[in-house]
Amino acid sequence: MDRPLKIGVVCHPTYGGSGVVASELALSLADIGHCVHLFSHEVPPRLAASPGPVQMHRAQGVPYPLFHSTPHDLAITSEILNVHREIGLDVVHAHYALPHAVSAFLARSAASADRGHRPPKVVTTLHGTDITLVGNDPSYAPLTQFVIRASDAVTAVSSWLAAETRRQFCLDEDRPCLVQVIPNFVDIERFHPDAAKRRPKRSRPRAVHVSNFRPVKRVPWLVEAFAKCLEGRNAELVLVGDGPDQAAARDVAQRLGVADRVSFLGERDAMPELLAPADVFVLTSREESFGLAALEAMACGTPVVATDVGGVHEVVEDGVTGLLAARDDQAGFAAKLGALLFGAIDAREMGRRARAAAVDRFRREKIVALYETLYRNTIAR
Ligand code: GMT
Repeated sequence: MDRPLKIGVVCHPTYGGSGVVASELALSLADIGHCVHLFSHEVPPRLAASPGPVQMHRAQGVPYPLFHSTPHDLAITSEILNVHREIGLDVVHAHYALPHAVSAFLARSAASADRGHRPPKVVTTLHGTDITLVGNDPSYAPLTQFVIRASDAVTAVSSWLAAETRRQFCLDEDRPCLVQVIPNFVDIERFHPDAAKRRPKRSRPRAVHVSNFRPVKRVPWLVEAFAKCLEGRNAELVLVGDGPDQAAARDVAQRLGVADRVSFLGERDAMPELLAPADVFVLTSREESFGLAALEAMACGTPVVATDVGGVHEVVEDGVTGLLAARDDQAGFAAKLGALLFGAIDAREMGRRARAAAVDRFRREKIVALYETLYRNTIAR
């Protein structure tokens, strides 16, 4: 048997997808016997909700009047270094290029000057907006490009994102940099159609959406599409999560007279219990590298209606496990949503196929093994 690895995972502590993937990966790696340390400035919600044996390092740094805001990323770098000096980390796996790949890179550089353990390898996983909205902004782009190149291994959560990374950062031109695709994954036992069992019977079909309500998710646009799909029929839209566009989405619901059919649940941890009873999961992003919440819904047997952007089609197969509409085709999106909500298309059958696809292509064990192999190959180099 291969020796257990000492793995550091660095992530944002939010409800956003990268923090979920990092936490679930850390827990899965610890479950199979690796020694896993997770670094963030708060405990990520998915980690907090689990009893798994991951060692959490909440590195916040000290506020100081000279700092505009407390530089958590520097505190995280120092903490990685402390742990490395104590136990000798094999790998530091940074989720989201900025600032985490920079923290991992700095920790590796500092460790190179030590006499003790061999410096840890840096593995960076790109999630989406770290390349498309944040990382490519001129204020960060040179550093994003540098840390991608300086990482010992780089992964992207979809083929679309890998291609976009190579294109935006010219990785093929002057120096080849391999971006390996390792898709996101789902725990198919926890995210299961049976999570719906104890729900009371409902009188109207339900669509559910989960996100951080950032403008890229277009939640107000979703409420408009939902109102359009009704055409005098009754259904409900359940919105889970919170963020900048919540107030705008409420305003749209009021303005279009559907406020009594749209509920705002705020941030929740009980995802399988919310996803499984829904008839349809909806995602209206302007840009989306993967769509983790859509995959979690599929695992619960809930089909997806989504905009065909970024890597979404790598997760949702149009006409098979869900329906895809062109990015700005709100009428088309509404028609597809209506077809699934009101029975023109058999949502239960599509949901069964969605579950089968999640089990076959995205189950946790299968994808975690890809990360494990990547770590071992990188360490051996
Ligand atoms: O923007 C978000 O939805 C959050 C963001 C994150 O990093 O927390 O999500 C990105 O990473 C997720 C996990 O890999 C992907 O499933 C999302 O598609 C991706 N979001 C976008 O590309 C907009």
